[in-house]
Amino acid sequence: MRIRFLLPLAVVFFPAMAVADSCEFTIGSADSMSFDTRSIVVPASCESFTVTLQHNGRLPKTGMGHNWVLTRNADTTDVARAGASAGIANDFLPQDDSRIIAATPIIGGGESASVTFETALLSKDESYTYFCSFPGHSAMMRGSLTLAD
Ligand SMILES: [Cu+2]
Repeated sequence: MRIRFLLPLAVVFFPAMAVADSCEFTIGSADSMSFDTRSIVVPASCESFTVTLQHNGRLPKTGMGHNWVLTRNADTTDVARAGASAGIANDFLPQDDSRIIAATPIIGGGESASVTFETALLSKDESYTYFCSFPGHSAMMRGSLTLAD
């Protein structure tokens, strides 16, 4: 009898939880200069999407800082290059650059940072790359982001 009572609850609650969870994602990084996730799918049903970057290492941001930066694929190389010369005071990001869809600040070991962006900024017909703009990191620290139903 208990199972018969539990089943309707599972049907009602599970979809609601899945939708809430899918409009945010936590990505990890460490002193090894890598993200723990290679691709992120943003559900088109989300009005906005939040990415939280965690740095699970120990090194300070001046030596092994990381951020999470989102651009179209076509802009990644140029934004990463411009970011490397922008300096850590600017979080290694070119300032007021419309090619940057979303970005967290640079963080060091033990820290985390989040960024929320409107999914209306994304197109299903476009391919996006997220990367770390700390100098020398973007070749290793990158992944793909897509908008999907
Ligand atoms: Cu990095």
